[in-house]
Amino acid sequence: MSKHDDDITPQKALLTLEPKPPITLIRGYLNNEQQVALINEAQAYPLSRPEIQVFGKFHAIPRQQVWFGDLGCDYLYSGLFIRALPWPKYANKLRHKLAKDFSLGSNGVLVNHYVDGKDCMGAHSDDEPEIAKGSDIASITLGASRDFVLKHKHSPARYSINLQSGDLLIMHWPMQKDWQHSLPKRLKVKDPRWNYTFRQLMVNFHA
Ligand SMILES: O=C(O)CCC(=O)C(=O)O
Repeated sequence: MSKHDDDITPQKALLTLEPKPPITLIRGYLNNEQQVALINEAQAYPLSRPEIQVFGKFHAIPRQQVWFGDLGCDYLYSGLFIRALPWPKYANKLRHKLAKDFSLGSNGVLVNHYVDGKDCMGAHSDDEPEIAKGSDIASITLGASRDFVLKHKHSPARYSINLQSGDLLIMHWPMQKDWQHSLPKRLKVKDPRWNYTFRQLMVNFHA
């Protein structure tokens, strides 16, 4: 259950407190030096805005992304097949830090870059079949603060967390089964944000 309930706001319109999402929030998990090293490294990431088909029409996704992972950890995400690129130095250091601090194993990371508050991610669950059953997903925020919204699938419960640079959010199993999450547009936000979600995939699932 959440370690920082004070930081998680039930959305005012609904005022539903239960159930609570199975998450752990660690404010300021990365210090300034670690954040700067990652943001500098991210300037060289081969980011793209691939097009996906929605109701028969192709649209560029409203953010940039890249997937890094171990050999055999390719990912079919939002209908896109993404071959794993080799781990960059600081992203790899961060996965080892998460493994040491939380025994949180991961063999791939999706990096999302939101250029400003117009970029966003719609409501979804990270429940692709190649994600190892029962595994947790760790999410790191760098740059601009943004609201992260959680919506329970079988009740009106809805929460919002303002994620800030350096924060770590661990989404524990069975969050991806019972909840959807999203990063809504926030037009007042003018600065960029990076998000790293570390995932454990079944190796060679797409071989
Ligand atoms: O940017 C975020 O915090 C959300 C990222 C996300 O939902 C995802 O990668 O599945």
